[in-house]
Amino acid sequence: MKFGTKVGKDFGHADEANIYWEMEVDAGGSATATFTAPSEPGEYQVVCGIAGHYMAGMVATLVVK
Ligand SMILES: [Cu+2]
Repeated sequence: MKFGTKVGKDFGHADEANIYWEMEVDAGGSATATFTAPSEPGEYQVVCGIAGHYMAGMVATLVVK
């Protein structure tokens, strides 16, 4: 998610404007990707955008130093 933004109760349409970067992976699959980290130091919320997954705990923090 963009710096200073966090998902609300669950990830939804209202959060889509706050996405910094995203990728998709098929169920049961795997993927490797590269992205350019934000230049502003801080903590960025990383979430799974599939319905219910955020609420189930598929959330992490990216720390940019
Ligand atoms: Cu998920």
